[in-house]
Amino acid sequence: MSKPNQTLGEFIIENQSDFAYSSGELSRLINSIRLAAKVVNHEVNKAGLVDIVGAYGETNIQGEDQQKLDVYANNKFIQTLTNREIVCGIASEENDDFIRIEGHKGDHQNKYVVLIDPLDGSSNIDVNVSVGTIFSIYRRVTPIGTPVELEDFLQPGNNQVAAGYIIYGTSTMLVYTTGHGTNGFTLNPALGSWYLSHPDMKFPESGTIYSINEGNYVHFPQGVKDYIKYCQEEKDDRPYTSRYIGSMVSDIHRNMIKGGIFMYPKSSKANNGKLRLLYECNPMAFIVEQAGGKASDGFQRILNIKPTELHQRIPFFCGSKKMVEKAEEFMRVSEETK
Ligand code: P6P
Repeated sequence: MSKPNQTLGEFIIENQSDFAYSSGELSRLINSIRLAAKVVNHEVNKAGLVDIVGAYGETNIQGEDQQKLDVYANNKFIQTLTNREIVCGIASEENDDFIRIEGHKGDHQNKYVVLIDPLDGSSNIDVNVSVGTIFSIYRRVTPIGTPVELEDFLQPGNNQVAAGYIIYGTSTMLVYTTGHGTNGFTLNPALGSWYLSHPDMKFPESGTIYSINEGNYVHFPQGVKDYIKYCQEEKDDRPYTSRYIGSMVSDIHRNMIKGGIFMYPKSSKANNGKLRLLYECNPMAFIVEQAGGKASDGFQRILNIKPTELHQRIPFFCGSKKMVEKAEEFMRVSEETK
């Protein structure tokens, strides 16, 4: 249920019943993420300025030691999530191990875990290209009242209770799902409020954009090479348009609005691809599927995969349903004719 220009706060309250089993913690968790996102957005938007000043004395304009933005973003999200007594554990791309949060009474009563890529594509900041934050939320599986364990994080993507991304682009957007569709909110920086700008987002069933780093072409499996040639063939609605920003959140966000497929396959250089299953592919897959798109590793549905390691990588094909299905067909035929 959504109304034009509804604020994120109004939307969360109005859709509180969507959060099964939650007595408001999940709403407060989404609220804490939107607060941290505003703080990170402020820093991301002045990164260039900070960099200029930082080059003189390695301090930023406030005289603080200049921090790398992805470390800054990581600290902000962890601090915000920890202070709100909602989560029992956090796993981040920036931290080798997961973080246990005991709660103010040390009684481990909080029931959610969050997995996060605090600033995906941060190498693009120096060249003023959009970047993103990706988050994934699960209910813990180990008993409440005990310390969170690794198995609370190694859950299949199907178990996610919420997932979302923030894209710091020409405008800053928060796009998220709780399993009842995908909705996009745009930040009005003057007011510090998020407004429902993209209600009930729908991934176009087909499209004419393909996004992949073709510089790796010689290293791709034959099925990927065959699919790229298919995209470039002059036939029907092809050749498709190649668009690759090098920031996954931006590439997938564009394709979700215009139609398209994003691929980061395995290669002879990276046997499982580059992207991480837990805090990049699972949340993006949940968001995309809730908008009617598809996400696989080229053969199986991403959300069905049982993780084995916190930072495991997975090949990733994500986007318009018919385009992903066509790419999977090339992957399957190539495997069968090996
Ligand atoms: P490559 C950014 O570093 C990232 O993790 C994704 O956001 C992006 O899609 C990918 O890596 C780009 O990787 O190897 O094409 O530069």
